[in-house]
Amino acid sequence: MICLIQRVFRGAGSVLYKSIVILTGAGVSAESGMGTFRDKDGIWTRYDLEDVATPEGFARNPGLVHDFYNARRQALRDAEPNAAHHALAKLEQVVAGMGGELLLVTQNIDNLHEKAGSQNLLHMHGELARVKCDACGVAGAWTGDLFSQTECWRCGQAGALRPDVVWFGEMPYGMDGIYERLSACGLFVSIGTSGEVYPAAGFVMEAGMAGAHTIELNLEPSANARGFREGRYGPASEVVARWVDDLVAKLRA
Ligand code: BV8
Repeated sequence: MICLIQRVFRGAGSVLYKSIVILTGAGVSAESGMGTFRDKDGIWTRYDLEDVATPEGFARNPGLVHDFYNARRQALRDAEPNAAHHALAKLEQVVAGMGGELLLVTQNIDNLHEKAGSQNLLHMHGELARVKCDACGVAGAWTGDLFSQTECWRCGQAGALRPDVVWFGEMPYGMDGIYERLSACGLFVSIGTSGEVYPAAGFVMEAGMAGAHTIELNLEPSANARGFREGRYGPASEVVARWVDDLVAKLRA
């Protein structure tokens, strides 16, 4: 979603946004080949999320979880950002050029927003290309495969390294900052998410209560589509690019 903080200030012909927050889900990376979770051929039709995206699943069968994330980390190497990622990076530039600030919060663990040039970025569900050690707490970049016997580079313990992603039942990253920004929202836009996973799916309500105008950009109406005042539907590479062009034209009017 995009939160345009407060109202729009009309200066001499220019428009200044105090600040914008964007949230994206797996749908924004679908056309880059990263796969979504709950579509008809989605990731959760091939894996049980209890087995591969919970701490309990990792404790039960770490090898299965490592295979699951190793395959996705390998797929990431060949994935390229699509027009939606590039449009959102462009919007960040335009808003910054007007003295505004844009924070991009993503549920995705891929690095396609970074590859497209987005800079002010928060991975609330963690990152595929990072691992952390359950023994000593160190975390860092990791682009290769990970195995149960891989030793931690700091404490040397084998079997303690895990993907630095937020599993079900774990606290997402950056929540305080996100709620703070939502509470001052002017405009809220949700992009490429089914609205099935909380707390992200509850953000539209937070923003609406703050008086924000709310828009959904998605392939089809999501589970919480009724919570939005406006919706534009179709592939993100078209719908997001067109919506950003319309918004930038308004900003520059
Ligand atoms: C937590 C790991 C405590 C990394 C993931 C109420 C309040 C709080 C929590 C809960 C609650 N009710 C239930 C819960 C618990 C749980 C939850 O939500 N369960 C669900 C199943 C009911 N939530 C948690 O456990 C979270 N932690 O709650 O901590 C807390 C409490 C309060 C406040 C703070 C903390 C942790 C959730 C994170 C779990 N980890 N992933 C990984 O392996 O990736 S979730 C997983 O789902 C991914 O992160 C993914 O990003 C996320 C959301 O899915 P989507 O991105 O929406 O993807 P999906 O496939 O579902 O939808 C794709 C959409 O794109 C579709 O709408 C489709 O139409 C559209 N689309 C497809 N193609 C295109 C397109 N759109 C445009 N263009 C296209 N081409």
